[in-house]
Amino acid sequence: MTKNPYILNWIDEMAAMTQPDNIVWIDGSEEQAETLRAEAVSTGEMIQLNQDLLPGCYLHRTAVNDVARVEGRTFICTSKKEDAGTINNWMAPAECYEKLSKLFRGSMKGRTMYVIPYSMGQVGSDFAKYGIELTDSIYVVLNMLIMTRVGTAVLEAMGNTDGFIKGLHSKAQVDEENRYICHFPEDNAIWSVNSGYGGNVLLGKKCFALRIASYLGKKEGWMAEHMLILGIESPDGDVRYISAAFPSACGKTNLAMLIPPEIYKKKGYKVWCVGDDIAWLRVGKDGRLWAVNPENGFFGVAPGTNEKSNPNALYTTTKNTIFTNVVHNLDNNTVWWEGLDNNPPANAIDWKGNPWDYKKYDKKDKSTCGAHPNSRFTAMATNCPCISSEFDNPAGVPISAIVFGGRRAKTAPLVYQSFGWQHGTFVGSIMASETTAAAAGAVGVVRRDPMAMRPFVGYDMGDYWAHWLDMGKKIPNAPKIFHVNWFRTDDEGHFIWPGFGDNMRVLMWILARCEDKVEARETAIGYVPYAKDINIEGLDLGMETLEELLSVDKASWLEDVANIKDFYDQVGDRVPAELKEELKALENRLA
Ligand code: OXD
Ligand code: MN
Repeated sequence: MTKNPYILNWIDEMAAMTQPDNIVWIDGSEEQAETLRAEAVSTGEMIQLNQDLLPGCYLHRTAVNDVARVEGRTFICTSKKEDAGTINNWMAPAECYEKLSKLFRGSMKGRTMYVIPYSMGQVGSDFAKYGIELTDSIYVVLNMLIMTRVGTAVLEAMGNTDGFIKGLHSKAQVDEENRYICHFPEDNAIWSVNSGYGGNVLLGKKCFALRIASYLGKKEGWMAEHMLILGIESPDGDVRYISAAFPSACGKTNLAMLIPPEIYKKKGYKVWCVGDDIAWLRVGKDGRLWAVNPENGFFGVAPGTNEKSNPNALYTTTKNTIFTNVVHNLDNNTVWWEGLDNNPPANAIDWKGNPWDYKKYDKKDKSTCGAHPNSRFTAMATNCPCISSEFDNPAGVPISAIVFGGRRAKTAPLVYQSFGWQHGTFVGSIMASETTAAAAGAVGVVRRDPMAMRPFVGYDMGDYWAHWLDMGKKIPNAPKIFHVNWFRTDDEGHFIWPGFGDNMRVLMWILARCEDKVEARETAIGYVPYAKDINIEGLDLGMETLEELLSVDKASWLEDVANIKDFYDQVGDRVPAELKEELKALENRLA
């Protein structure tokens, strides 16, 4: 399919190491994909679902030990340890190549190596970056065909250069003791072994579009961020774009596809989804910040997705979708997950492949779930009813507001605006959230997750913040930066804010601020809305409760300041002086 010597030599080298029985190039055609689906069904790797109810849909189960990203086994391999920083795991490149070569040696014996040429971003556009993933997993091929732009056009766009990201993946024995997800930013390479879980093996996503891309962005003057992108269209047809960063499994997909509440819908407002997970951002000729979603599909969390939380996502998954680790309903050969509806199937197989009795399901005991809490759907962006007409626009969309957010039961108010880009960068750097199921480890513990990028920055965190500050100086017409928290709870632990589509009420305040249409109250942490300026018409929520949601509790913020200082110490000596000054200034304002 190509004569590019860099590609051919590299594949020869990788094949000599992994020793596949044969090599198949993925051309992006539907015929080839169909052949691979049939093969995966014949080996049991995928189950074909009811083609009348769910045309083109399949179910896959990962190994029980392999259900989430593994941050402890994810490495950034720069020649100097300092360049990977203190938050990332580091291994010297030579040591890592040697260690992993042993795991890759002969790992594809008796298997096929698939060569997947793919593009992140529209092929041929200024934003696009190319990669090749070599893998021994058909599941990976079929997911990459949904999540990225794959095939011969990509090879043509690469031409005869070595400007592509070299990704090597083998599920090997799916041995968790020898699972490694390693990045070599100085070599444009990614090696992933002993996993079959999406976040570890769909190398275009977290590995390339965030870790390697953030490194390239720093070098080349752009940004790769863990952000959704959405557009809000006003009744006159004008669309304003917002990008937002939330930690994994905090509702990015739901916000990206939100359905406007009745009060806005009846006036003619619409919301369009450009992306749900990753944004690449560049300064445009007009001095604004422009964003593209480099992906081509959604790898969304299934549990909790339902008619109320995200009808658009639900619709998106009704055709040509790969479900991973959800419940298999044997009565009609469809799928189910916790939070889909109140009708769990009586005759069902759980995510581990065992018969599942919904009557034994106990909400508080995750081990009784039918679907894994991090079970997923992989679906084409173009399936989505609210996909933006700009989704494919090679120039991207201009961003009016950047929104950071976390899952905080107390401290952070419903929304506040930073004082400017530098303070906004500080607000991003102190983001925190209670942990969820998207990564392995304890659930419910508060952890700092700057810009929602803690597991995804391909270099030192302090340098990454410095890059944010630098970018601010290069954007004459920079977006305003905000922070939201949908997850404040009352004394009984219930969420106070209704969330979901009603989050648009907060986005409308954000856009009004961007257009200087509304005043705000200056507080120690930033500009907070006057309660009267958040539209709560039609909500079962009083002014007093809204005031409570917007309150800034100085004592808990002072506690947070102490925690932030510890975190900055942990990040180390590359924390920019400007951010330390911002922290000091916050402390002074609170005192
Ligand atoms: C994801 C994640 O899968 O952030 O998007 O873990
Ligand atoms: Mn994500």
